[in-house]
Amino acid sequence: DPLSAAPLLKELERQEGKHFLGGPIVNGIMGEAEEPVYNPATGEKIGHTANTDKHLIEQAYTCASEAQIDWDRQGGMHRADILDRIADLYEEKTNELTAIICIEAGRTLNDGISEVREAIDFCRYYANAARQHFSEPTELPGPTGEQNQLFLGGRGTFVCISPWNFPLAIFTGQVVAALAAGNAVLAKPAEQTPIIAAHAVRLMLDAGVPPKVLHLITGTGAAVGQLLIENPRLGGVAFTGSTETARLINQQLATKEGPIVPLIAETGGQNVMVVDSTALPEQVVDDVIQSAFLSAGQRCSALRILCVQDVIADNLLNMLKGACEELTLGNPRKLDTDIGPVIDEKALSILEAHREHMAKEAKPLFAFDEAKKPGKGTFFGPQVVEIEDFSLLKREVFGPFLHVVRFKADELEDIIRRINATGYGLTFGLHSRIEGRAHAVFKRINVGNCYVNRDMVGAVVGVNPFGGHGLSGTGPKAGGPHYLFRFASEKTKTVNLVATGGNTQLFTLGQ
Ligand code: UN1
Repeated sequence: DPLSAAPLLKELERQEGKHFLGGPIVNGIMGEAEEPVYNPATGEKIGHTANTDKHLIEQAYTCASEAQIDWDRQGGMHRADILDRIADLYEEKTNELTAIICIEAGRTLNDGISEVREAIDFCRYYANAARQHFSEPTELPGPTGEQNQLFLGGRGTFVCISPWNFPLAIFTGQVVAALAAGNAVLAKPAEQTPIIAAHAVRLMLDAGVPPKVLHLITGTGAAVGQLLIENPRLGGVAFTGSTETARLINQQLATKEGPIVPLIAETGGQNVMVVDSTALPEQVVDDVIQSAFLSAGQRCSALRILCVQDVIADNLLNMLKGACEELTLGNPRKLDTDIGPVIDEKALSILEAHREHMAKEAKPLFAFDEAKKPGKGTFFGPQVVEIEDFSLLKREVFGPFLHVVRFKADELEDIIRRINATGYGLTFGLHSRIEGRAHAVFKRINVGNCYVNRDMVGAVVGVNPFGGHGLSGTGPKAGGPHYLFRFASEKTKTVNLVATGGNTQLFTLGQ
């Protein structure tokens, strides 16, 4: 609604005039920034960031490992209150954060607002989890005369490596989870989106996270990432990004000095939606558009392969084509834009190469009219092609590119088998009004998030905890009840009470 969007548009104008600095921030101090950061919708330079050097990363590790001990001791209640304050500050700054997400990451205003909301949800959800599990020990059973308790605490210094496609929500989710569990954090945002990360870190420090506990490490992925991961003081890694990078991190973890540490990875997908002949076509079209093209298809949850039962395919694909023709590609700052730019030149050239490849191998169903493409910026118009078989797709295609496969009624089993055989297991959608089919398919499909008769993006914290299996990641699911435990160390205390005459006080005081 343009009227209620007025304050946001005003804020956007204010932010557009600024020159931003994107970090590093070590021990609360902003470092020198000389690498340019661009707006993907216009190609304009909007600020600077830096490649954090080895010396500064060492300094961050030193501060973090010292300060983590107190942070952990202060307990889950204290940390939860700080997380709630972060949420309050994000809420107050929703317009500013949305504007920066739009300018730096090319996300539409709608995407930006939802993303700020999701970041707030992560803070509140993990705050509650910290109160529940990280304040009082869990009493465990045991023989008479013995007290057994389980304590949860931090593991040390966590490195959080986050992507550019949810530059605030995923960045915040990882960082606050690691903090809530009692860890210090070295946070490394994607090289394309350091500015929103710097804003987030400043708000976290304002909310009361000690500056020695949280550091922002910026720079180009591989080099800076390697310095972070090879450090012997590393306590664990949370990573969201490509499957290839997750493998690389695993390799580095295997040979590094120091303790053996966990990797929590959320990676790519080859996500499929299956539509049978009983589905409601209007709803399917709406859900396909949302799932494949929202956020310019730059979500790991996004729909890549649509499997349609042959008897309804012509009709459904016609309707889908009509809906695609209505899509507006343009500057994400405009309220009527559906699809913004892809993140950078590299992403654009990968998509263009894929389009060329598909021109040879597939049947075109819809191709965006190139004449309607904005002149500047890294824009890629939505595409729909029909392919014979999904073996044609070797890897995840990260953008507004939908592949359609037709299947016959008796091939459903085989489709499910082939989806499982991709090795990915992130999101899956089923459109069917046959009761019982959803349950049968759900039992066989090996994915983290299965959606029935709806779109398959936009997982809500605490409602659809997000994350998958196999090539799609390690779990546990972000925004789910088990996530924080993976960031924690566990310690049990067993006391023979007979030796102290049953005086547990003596022991609980010294915790
Ligand atoms: C990602 O794109 O990296 O459900 C994950 C969704 C989002 C996906 C985030 N939670 O669409």
